[in-house]
Amino acid sequence: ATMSISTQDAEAARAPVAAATEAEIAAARDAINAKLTYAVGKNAVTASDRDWFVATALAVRDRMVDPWIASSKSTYAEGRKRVYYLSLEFLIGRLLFDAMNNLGLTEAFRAALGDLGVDLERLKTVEPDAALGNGGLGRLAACFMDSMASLSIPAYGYGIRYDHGLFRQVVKNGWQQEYPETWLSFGNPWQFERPEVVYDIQFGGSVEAIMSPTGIARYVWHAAETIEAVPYDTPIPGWRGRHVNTLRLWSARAVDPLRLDAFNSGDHIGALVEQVRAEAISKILYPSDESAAGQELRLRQEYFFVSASLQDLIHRHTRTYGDIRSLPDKVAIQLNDTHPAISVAELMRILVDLREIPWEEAWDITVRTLGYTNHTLLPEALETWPVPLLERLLPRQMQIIYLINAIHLEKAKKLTESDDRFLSSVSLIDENNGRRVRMGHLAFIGSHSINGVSALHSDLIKQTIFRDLDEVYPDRLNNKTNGITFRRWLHEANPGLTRILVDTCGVSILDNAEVLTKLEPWASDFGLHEQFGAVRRDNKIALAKLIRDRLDIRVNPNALFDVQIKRIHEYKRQLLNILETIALYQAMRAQPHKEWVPRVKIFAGKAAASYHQAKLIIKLANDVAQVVNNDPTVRDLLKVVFLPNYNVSLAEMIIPAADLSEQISTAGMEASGTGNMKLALNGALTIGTLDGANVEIKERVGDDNIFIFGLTTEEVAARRIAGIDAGDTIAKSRMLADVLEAIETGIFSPGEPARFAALTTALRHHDYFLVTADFDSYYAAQRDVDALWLDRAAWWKASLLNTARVGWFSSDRTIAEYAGEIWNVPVRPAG
Ligand code: B1N
Repeated sequence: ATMSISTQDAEAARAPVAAATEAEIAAARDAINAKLTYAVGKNAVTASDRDWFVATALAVRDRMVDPWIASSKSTYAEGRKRVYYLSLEFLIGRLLFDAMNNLGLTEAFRAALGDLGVDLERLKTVEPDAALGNGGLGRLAACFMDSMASLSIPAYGYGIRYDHGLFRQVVKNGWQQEYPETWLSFGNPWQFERPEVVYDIQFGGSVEAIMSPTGIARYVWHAAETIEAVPYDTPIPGWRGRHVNTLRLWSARAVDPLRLDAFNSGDHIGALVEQVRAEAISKILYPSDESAAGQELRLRQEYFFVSASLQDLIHRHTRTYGDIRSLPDKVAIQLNDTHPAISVAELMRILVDLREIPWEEAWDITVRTLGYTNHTLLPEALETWPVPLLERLLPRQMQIIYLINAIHLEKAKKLTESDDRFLSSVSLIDENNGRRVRMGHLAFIGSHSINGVSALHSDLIKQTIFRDLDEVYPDRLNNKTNGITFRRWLHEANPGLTRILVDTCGVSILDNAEVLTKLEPWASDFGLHEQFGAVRRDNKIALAKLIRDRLDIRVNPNALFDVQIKRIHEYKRQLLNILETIALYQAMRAQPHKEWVPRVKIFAGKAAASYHQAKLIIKLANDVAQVVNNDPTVRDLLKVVFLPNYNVSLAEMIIPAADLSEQISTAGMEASGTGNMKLALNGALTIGTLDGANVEIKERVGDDNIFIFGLTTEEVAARRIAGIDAGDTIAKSRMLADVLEAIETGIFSPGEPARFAALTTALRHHDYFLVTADFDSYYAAQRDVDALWLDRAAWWKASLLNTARVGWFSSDRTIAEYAGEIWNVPVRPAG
């Protein structure tokens, strides 16, 4: 009897949160039919799923246009300050459910499509992911767009409309292969092209000093090359559709589509060379995550979107207010990492050269307008550009950088401690590696606020990369701990859990994430455990089906789903997870009849194409999977799965099905992490190091509800200074030694024992990421996980408390902090 009652509860939990009226359904049906006929040009008989998707998206888009125009009108009418979020990456994913959910249309459209014989869940999978980003940094920008609209902040996202987003990952024989991604090949129903808004973007040439009787009056840049920037706008509706913002992405165009003279003289290819060169700028996203791309095309991309965005926002400002001097009162520009850092020099150029504002005043305007967010300490990610390249591509901006630096160094010299070491450390020019411009320094000096993305990370940038600059410009550094949009990562991705939370805590959780704490008193409630368990089980069955369809691997939904999903990087230590998997496998083989906790180890993530160690880690995960999954001894105990082509949509499938969240980076190296927040919100327990936002997650969920292991940031630093003796560590751990030996003797690479030598040699001799040092403590923490899993009531209590206590990690909270402490704009909370 108990079973059937809880099953009924679970059924109820799967019902939608808000139903639709007949009139709403009829209106949606008519709108979809009209779009199918008059925009797509098909009828119900000939329409493919893609046609239905386009018709549905266009019908949904129509509902945004009036509030979009109204938002813009009231921003003008009330003279409100606008926020401009400049980011080279927006990792958006699919937009249909986002739009329907925020506009309250999901159930009406589901029912309308049902009447038309179309399944909304099937349509969902037809929409390609907009993958205009690499990982956390780009996804953060997308979450921020949702939260800025939901808090009714007048905001624009500015970026590049890449023809090709992040590469498609195919895994062949365990190796990653990259293929071009083609999200636009069937059109994009969300975008509005604005061909009437075009800006010229210039490169190269020379700078002329115009003389007056008293000296140099001004400088004129005679550029050698001009290309055009054309915007495409995507409306971004906030929660409950009250405010709609714009994501404006720039596409590059040649001024002339071809050279007729060349074409007419028979050179058909040469006639197109300039067009190809111009349009290369918005052709493709650089697929590097946390490493500086370093190529000229990347600098051209950065300047291209910065120049277009600044021209656009200054045009809007001066058209509205007349006076450029009021810019800081009406405009806040946030630089998402250093990628748009050339903004500092470009804004100065516009103010000084084009608007003829005196230098000092122009500098004051610039600094008061700009804010800069730093996202990483990794030295390979800190952008620097060779001086000769900047001189050639952006000669006037380079002059301005020199002048900014001269004034800045004068200021620094007035400080007592400013010896040569200090001055060369704060200089915009790095003289040590051939002369290079430090873009992080430029962004710092040109901004009134510099923030890190978690409490730990913000402390660390203050102690390390920005220590000396902080002395020259105190009170600029601050922290804004990252957040995630609960609309996508809870309400849309996990409707079953959302239903339970609404029933338990009330509908206000949809408006205010921190109301989730109302769940706390229910943490030990058996009935709620059953409901949570039923929804998790459904989600795991759906993921198991996906794993079977894509990989032909059968996994048991009753097993513990242990997931590590993120870019593949040595500092994120997927290798540590794989070593533990091997250790567990060997232990299970040694004692197959012990009471083991059945596990499914799930990995997903892309490696940068040129990152050989990361690609070898993918190969190892796949080779371990081959052996483990085909070993009958551990058949019901352990499975290893590497899901290819990790993206936002796949994350939405995996996260609601996760029991355990792997956040195991070397302490001090993950700036924040945001996957950690998504998984905890959906009730996965975290196994993690004291790194990034894990520290704050631990503080909020409580020590009993998280598995912390490993060296601390300070201990990592001390080990590195002392010199890492991995050999000694390995000698002291029997298990670790056995694992390495298994890899090196070819257990997972039969016939090719040296296949993973680059990985094992690094571990034995350098181990910069301290995988060996943390191995034993990680293995022990995993056994604590097993013990808690066997105590079902204790596990579900901890799971509930994770969901209940992570409301603070909503990006609504993060954005409210940016608004209050950096941008000085009011917020109107949703609800
Ligand atoms: O930014 C995320 C953080 O949660 C992650 O911890 C952090 O690793 C990530 C150069 C980056 N930092 N730096 C980058 C991306 C692309 C690129 O070309 C650097 N990504 C992060 C959000 O704060």
